Amino acid sequence: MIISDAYLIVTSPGRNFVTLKIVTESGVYGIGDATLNGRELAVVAYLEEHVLPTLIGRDASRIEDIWHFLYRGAYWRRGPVTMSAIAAVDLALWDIKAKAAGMPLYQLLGGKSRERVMTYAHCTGKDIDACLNEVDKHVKLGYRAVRVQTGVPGIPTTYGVTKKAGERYEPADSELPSENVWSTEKYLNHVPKLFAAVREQFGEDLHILHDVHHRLTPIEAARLAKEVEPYHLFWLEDCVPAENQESFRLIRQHSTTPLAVGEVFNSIHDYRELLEAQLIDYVRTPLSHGGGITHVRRIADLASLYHVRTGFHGATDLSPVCLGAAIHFDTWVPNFGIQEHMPHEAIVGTVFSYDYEFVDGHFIVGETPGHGVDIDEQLAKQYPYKRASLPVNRLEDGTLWHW
Ligand code: KDG
Ligand code: MG
Repeated sequence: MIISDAYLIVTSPGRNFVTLKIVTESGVYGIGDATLNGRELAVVAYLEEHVLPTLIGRDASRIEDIWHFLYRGAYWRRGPVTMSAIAAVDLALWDIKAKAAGMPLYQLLGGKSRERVMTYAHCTGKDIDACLNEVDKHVKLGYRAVRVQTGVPGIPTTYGVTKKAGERYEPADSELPSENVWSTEKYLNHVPKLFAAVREQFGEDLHILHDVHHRLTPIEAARLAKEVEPYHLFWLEDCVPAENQESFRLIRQHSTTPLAVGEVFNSIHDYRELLEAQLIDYVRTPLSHGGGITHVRRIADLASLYHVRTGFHGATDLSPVCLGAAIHFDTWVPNFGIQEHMPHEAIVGTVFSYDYEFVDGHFIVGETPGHGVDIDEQLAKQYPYKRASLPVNRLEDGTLWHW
């Protein structure tokens, strides 16, 4: 299984995706996701200039050795660009190994721990009523878990909220960063009403999730987590920026609301203090940003010591390759919690093919050898890369804030 070729496919069917294809002399190939939203070409350059030439001639079956060659061997460790690049290689190599074994990936990981993978849907609205309509639609589609976000009265636009039902909320079509306005005071006064309304209309069984996008200070997050306890959230996500892991102690001291963290983490070291001090409940690093299966399974194992479960990031900037591999991982990992599911636009499903199914709010893993996702390279060429930026957030006085 000697690697004979490795190249990138950069395509933009509605939004940018970077896909790595590794080919072996025997003809078996693997596919990995190298997409880093808004910084796509940094990973392309990292891979093309520094990684792919070193793969040619290596034995594709030596996944662990190649991982350490890329991680330790680079000297410069961690960081989103490095770990996304390593992840792409790792996912492609696991795909090759599973194909060569004639097994779906979950079998190589250790087999099924469950029959299906619970997902959560995004329900957003400009106000509470619009959001409740979206929840209603998603409950009727079979979802057991919904992430609810609304506009905030007095703030013109908020990231994470669509203006109209069915619209994309992320400005993947905005070449330069757009600007939103943020007011923590207005948000904190508004958001508990949203959870109250969802509980009142849909009862206790529906799982409610909410993403704060790092916008609060620790004491503000503690106030929110404490105040929303009666609504029994499944999780409160990214309530503070997590660079200062100690800040979670303050939130924890005040509340039993479960906390999810990690979509911007890329290493087990980012989690160590949070896990050891039992300050969080869900880890969110997706396979494609956290060094692939080889590294993220170590994060999941460490998390399991502290009863912490997985809840992988699965917004539309994670390509079907990442999602497909995640569904295998979710099917296997003993401490699975939930999988984010934000469906890609239909056009994405013409460029990528996949064998997982979506039934009643759950994913069912496919049985094709490998991770089950492939890319139509010819069609991909019809959608050239377009620069797209994530937005920024400013306080009402103009201060640049977290989004
Ligand atoms: O690339 C950034 C988005 O994927 C992110 O902002 C979406 O926070 C997000 C989520 O929880 O899906
Ligand atoms: Mg998030």
